[in-house]
Amino acid sequence: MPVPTFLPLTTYHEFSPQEMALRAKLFREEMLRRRTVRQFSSRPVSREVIDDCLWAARSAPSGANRQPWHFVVVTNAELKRTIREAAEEEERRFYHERAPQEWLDALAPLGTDENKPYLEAAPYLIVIFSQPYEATPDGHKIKNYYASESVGIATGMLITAVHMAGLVSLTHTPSPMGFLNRILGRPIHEKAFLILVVGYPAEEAYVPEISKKPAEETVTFL
Ligand code: IYR
Repeated sequence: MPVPTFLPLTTYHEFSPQEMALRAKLFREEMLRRRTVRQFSSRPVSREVIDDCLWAARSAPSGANRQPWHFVVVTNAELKRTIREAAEEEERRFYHERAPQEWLDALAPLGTDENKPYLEAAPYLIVIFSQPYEATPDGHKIKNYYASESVGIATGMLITAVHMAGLVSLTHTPSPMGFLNRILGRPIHEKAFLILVVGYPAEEAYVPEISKKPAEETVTFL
């Protein structure tokens, strides 16, 4: 069993109470400006920015520090078209056959349908895979812990990093997503978690008029 080694915590930085309050307030305002966007510009975005956002995502905490994720960054136009076609095929079935009326009713305020032009228009599709298991070099399977929680946290940090960089994103979850393993050549023990569509918003971008639940409903202090 490996023996733990420890280092002093040198990266922590304490702020004065006033500065802490201000930083929390500013960050709150910043995050309240974030909107999920469905109309993307094809304007290019530097690869360096995406790399830095991925650094932020990869810094996420994870179960037993296993980092059970893999990010496939798709920029190739042909691959994007292939992903769009496969996603739209699944979505057609979802919207017209599989989705129960109750689910369609829940989605109605978002105005979504089976057409996903953003999968071709946006400069980046970041396809996030979770690894409930990992393959060792000698071909054994080892279990990861809290894979979905870990990947969810990393994805949240990626969405935040993209927003803080001044770009927009869309969390897209065509269902089922098995086609992504095939198209992107990922092993079967990886599970597509979601596609994060990233870029500049289209000039005519619009967003649904929706709001967040009040704190009284979603937060309890005891
Ligand atoms: N995957 C479909 C449907 C969809 C489902 C949920 I839950 C959403 O919040 C939004 C859409 C689609 O992308 O259209």
